Amino acid sequence: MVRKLEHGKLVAATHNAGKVKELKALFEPLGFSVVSAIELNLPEPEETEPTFVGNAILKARAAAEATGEPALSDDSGLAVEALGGAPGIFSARWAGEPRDFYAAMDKVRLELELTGSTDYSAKFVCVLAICWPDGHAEAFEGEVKGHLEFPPRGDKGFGYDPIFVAEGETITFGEMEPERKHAMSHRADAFKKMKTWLDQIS
Ligand code: ITT
Repeated sequence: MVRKLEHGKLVAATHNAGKVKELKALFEPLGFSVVSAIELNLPEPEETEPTFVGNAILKARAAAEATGEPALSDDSGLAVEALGGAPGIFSARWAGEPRDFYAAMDKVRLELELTGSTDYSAKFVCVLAICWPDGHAEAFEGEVKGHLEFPPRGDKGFGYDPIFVAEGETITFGEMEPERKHAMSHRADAFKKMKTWLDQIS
């Protein structure tokens, strides 16, 4: 069944401030007022699914049930070729508790060195999901390919941005102006697919 999404309040089912900023930049120009799970003080569900799609739907569903409003979630991560796709769905968890992404980036560097591989290819993956309070969900997957460079450079982004260089670029996402990252990122790719779907149903 196709659901309408009235322009208005959209709950962003994320506790990651970096994502909230990027989701607001993508969705607010469409006329949505994005209110995050942080602002609403919603509990953070445990990510128990084995896939990005599964965890994205789980997070959106938890927020939709808690608020009675359609909720948007983002499950994303860094997949490193020579590490068999790790850290993947465990990208946030590699940063420990409390989150330390400099430690997580160092862990990626160490793991890569242990493989002995000179292939530093990687991609960012993002699944954006929307779930209605009755449990119906739609999910859209995006990616951006590139490679990793060490040591980390730049403080403009969040998470693993300081080590990721997108295909055709020479600077890391951490050094890139946000508008430029928003034009090429995994999140932007998933957003474009969701936007095509939103245009079809509205
Ligand atoms: P929520 O579940 O509350 O949304 P989270 O940080 O736990 O927040 P994920 O489980 O989806 O989110 O973990 C994805 C991790 O991948 C995230 O913490 C970042 O470190 C990393 N990541 C995702 N998108 C990124 C981006 O655009 N730039 C840099 N790192 C990114």
